[in-house]
Amino acid sequence: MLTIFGCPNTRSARAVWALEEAGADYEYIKVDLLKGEGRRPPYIDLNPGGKVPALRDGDFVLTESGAICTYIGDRFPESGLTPPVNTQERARYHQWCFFVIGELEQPLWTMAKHRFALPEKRRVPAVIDTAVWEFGVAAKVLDAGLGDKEFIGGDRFTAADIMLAQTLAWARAFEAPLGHDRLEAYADRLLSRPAAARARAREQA
Ligand SMILES: N[C@@H](CCC(=O)N[C@@H](CS)C(=O)NCC(=O)O)C(=O)O
Repeated sequence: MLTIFGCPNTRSARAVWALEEAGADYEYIKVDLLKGEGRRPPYIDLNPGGKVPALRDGDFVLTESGAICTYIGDRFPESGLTPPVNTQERARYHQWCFFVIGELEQPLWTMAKHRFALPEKRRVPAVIDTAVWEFGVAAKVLDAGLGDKEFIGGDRFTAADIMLAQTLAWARAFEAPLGHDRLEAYADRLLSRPAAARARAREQA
């Protein structure tokens, strides 16, 4: 049995969505970040980084949402969530997963840090405007990469779409404009998938 450690309205949404798409049997354990549960035992013993998500599969513990989604796709190959290894499709899949972590979500994280996540004396509200602009730059790259395709990899849904769409949902929650009709439609299309709705319900339960 797989166990996912998560908290509503965080990056664990990506992992839970992937599990739902894969039809996996899994246990969800809430780590209440607002109560500081991420930074103390037992969770800190499992994940020294203190962050969610973390996935446990037997004795194996994995962190990093992109790695977790990829692991789930590989563990449930019939889900089609990850392209076969050693293919250009797989390389392209990785490109967009890394783009999420390295480019698309960074300005959003900057906004979060300087609005509420950092201790008050560390916040520099003046950077938020620049972060909104930076998000727009990354969103433009994504829009060009998506083009008129249904999914980022073409006509096949993968976990890279989960990573991207959850980040676009995050942008919407922060009122950072996606800036492109195609991206709006892409986000709507993906976030309305039944597995995405089940994942939201599971985390909120
Ligand atoms: N790169 C990591 C980031 C994980 C992360 O920052 N998670 C946040 C919630 S979205 C967290 O757990 N923060 C708690 C903390 O920093 O104490 C991933 O993609 O999994």
